[in-house]
Amino acid sequence: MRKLNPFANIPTLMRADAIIEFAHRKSKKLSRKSSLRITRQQRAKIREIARVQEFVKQVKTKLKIAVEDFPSLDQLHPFYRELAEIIVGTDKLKQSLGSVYNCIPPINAIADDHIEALKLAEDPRKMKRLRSAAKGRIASIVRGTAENLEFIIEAKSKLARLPGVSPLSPTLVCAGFPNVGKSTLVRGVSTATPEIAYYPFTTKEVIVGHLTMQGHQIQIVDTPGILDRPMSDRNEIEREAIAALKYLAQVIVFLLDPSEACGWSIDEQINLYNEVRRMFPLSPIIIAFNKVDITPPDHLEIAREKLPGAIEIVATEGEGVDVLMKAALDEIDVEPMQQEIDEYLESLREKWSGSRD
Ligand SMILES: Nc1nc2c(ncn2[C@@H]2O[C@H](COP(=O)(O)OP(=O)(O)OP(=O)(O)O)[C@@H](O)[C@H]2O)c(=O)[nH]1
Ligand SMILES: [Mg+2]
Repeated sequence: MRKLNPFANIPTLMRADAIIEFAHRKSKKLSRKSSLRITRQQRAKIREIARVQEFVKQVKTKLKIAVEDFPSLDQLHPFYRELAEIIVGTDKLKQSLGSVYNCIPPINAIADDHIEALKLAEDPRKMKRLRSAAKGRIASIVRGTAENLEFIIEAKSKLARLPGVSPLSPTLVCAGFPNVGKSTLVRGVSTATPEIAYYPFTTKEVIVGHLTMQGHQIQIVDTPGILDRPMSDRNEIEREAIAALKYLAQVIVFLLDPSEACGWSIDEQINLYNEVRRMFPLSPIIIAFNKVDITPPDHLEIAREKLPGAIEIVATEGEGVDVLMKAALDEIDVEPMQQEIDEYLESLREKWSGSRD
């Protein structure tokens, strides 16, 4: 089955030395049945030509797999394109793919020249030399592009680990400062099981959870925490979170921690909220204050004054989470799913009412 992450569908790729070794083995193994009526010399010629052809075929197949089975960067969903840019750099990737592909014409030329010469050769020793020379020259072209192959393999292994997202499913993206409880919330309301910890920067990648309504999947995305700082200062992990907001979110759930147990002040968190609002003026944003169980009343009052209308929740206990999810789901056009939404919200309430009793 094809995976949603396009990089996860790339087959296993071979490094330069492995390609040469593989092609060499295949060409050596080759035994051609030939008529007994032909001379020893003719038989040698047929064999050496076939070996060169087999070597070339195997090398070209492996090089083409590296290039042609790599998803076309220009046609990717922009979320994956942006992540490829952040994680490996698309210019360098395109350049490496192009360089590998550009090896094919000179390989063809070497093969053609040597096969022509083999056809004219009379002496079996000369034929062997020609075959060996052809393979040697082709192998050095492959070795010459070893770094590019290495880069492509490395890129594939990093990008294949990205989550699978369906571009067509409605998507909520949960964002905020580190340690405010994003993963706790996403874990509580979806199939995702992100790690939760008392220290910041626990989530280091975008994680996708689901909930299903009438057979329709709704994606709920947990993101790494982002700090209140200019885009140019952001690290790779923060930029991945921003890419999820930019390319996946129909609705943004922005979580703040007015208790400041997360380690950052409410003012810093509100600055980030304003920045996100400014970056994505068209996305509906649902604001929630989490950890109200440990927020001193005066802190909560100040937060309410600074950011009126936030939904108050305790993600660990599920308190207020149904209200938050209703507000978020209402922003998605899921009219035909209304009954399912109600059932889902009820199931959330039941899930936590048991644990609170
Ligand atoms: N008291 C209290 N603690 C909470 C609540 N929600 C989350 N926590 C705790 O806050 C800490 C951080 O929670 P996470 O869910 O890992 O926070 P995060 O925003 O995903 O953090 P990063 O992945 O580092 O950005 C954990 O120790 C949680 O148990 C809450 O409502 N009340
Ligand atoms: Mg987290």
